[in-house]
Amino acid sequence: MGGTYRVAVVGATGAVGQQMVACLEERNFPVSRLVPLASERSLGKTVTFLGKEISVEVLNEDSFDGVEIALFSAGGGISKEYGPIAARAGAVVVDNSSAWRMDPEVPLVVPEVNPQDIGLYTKTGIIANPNCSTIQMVVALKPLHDAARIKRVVVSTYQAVSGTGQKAVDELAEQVRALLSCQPTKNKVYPHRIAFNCLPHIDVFLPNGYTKEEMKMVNETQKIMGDDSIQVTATTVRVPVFYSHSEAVNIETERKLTVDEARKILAQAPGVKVVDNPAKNEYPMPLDAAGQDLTLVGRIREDFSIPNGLNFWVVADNLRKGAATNAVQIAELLIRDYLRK
Ligand code: 25A
Ligand code: L14
Repeated sequence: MGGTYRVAVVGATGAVGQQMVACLEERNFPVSRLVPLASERSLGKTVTFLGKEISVEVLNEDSFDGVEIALFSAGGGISKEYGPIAARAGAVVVDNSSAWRMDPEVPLVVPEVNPQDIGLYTKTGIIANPNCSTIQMVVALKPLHDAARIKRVVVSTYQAVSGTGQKAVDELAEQVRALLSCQPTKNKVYPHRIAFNCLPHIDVFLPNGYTKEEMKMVNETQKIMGDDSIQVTATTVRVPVFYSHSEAVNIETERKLTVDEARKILAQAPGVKVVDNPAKNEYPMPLDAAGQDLTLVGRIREDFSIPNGLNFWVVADNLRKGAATNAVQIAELLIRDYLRK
């Protein structure tokens, strides 16, 4: 029997934070005490963990006394400020924001891809959880890269509103309700209506014409795969889906991979489920990916426009594998290999 750990969840009342608490419970993470933290807006709220109601505490400098593992998902600003405070108090931080991901002293980890990088956490006390769209893509890319070396990736995403947080989930639901009852719609979270629409705009626009979300997919993929020679170009699009991101991925490999070979490799890859039977109308869909932890891959087919090209379609639950599950998996490796009691 191993020991148990004091775990804090920062942003515990948010879309990702609630999933983090659920994942700790579902995966039987050895928690001795759970400390749910959020802003004053959540004062009076509780989270339910193992059948017990636990009061949410307001995040402050003393929140991390005695905490051994702190899972953060309250936005980049909070992570920048409180991540180092938590680390100084002796906690290992697993951070879901973009604040620390590209810091060369901070490991950026997807357990199926680069578990060996976790050890770097001793430099800062922080481990970064990648962007949701990047996580599900690299889970599928890694085994193909190991087999045939990926030279170039072209990806377009179809991202759910829950990535933006609970308020975006509420906004899509309210707009749909309003439209179906012939009422005017309001948009506060996104610059345009999202109901029955698509926005080629996720996170902020950068001077180079790409969005920050698109550049995260480029830079984070190279860092996680440990290979800056992989060329990546992305178009990220918000679609009126509540949960699970979808991605159309095109890869060019150094060695030729047949469709059959790729399907076999993916079928054996950790964290992947191949759903690819067009004859029966079976392919990955957000409705099927939501609420479970595997990355679904299908529509695997040859790109006939180049000698060594493949197309496929990747779908995963953005709040689970794209955020909470990946963070808890990192914490599991941490206690198994580095914080063993
Ligand atoms: O883009 P970023 O910066 O990287 O942000 C990423 C995600 O962080 C959250 C938000 O997710 C977003 O998708 N976030 C960032 N800035 C925020 C802000 N100013 C923010 N959330 C609220 N206000 P989310 O909406 O799913 O919430 C994530 C969790 O983070 C907690 N949190 C936010 N600021 C915090 C904080 N915790 C500690 N200190 C802070 N300063 C947040 O708790 C949630 O747990 P909360 O108490 O702020 O929100 C609980 C409920 O209140 C609703 N709500 C949100 N914003 C407002 C609001 N109510 C009133 N007024 C608001 N302005 C939420 O719906 C939530 O259910
Ligand atoms: O983690 O969907 O960098 O609006 C920030 C934007 C997560 C998704 C991150 C969105 C992303 C989020």
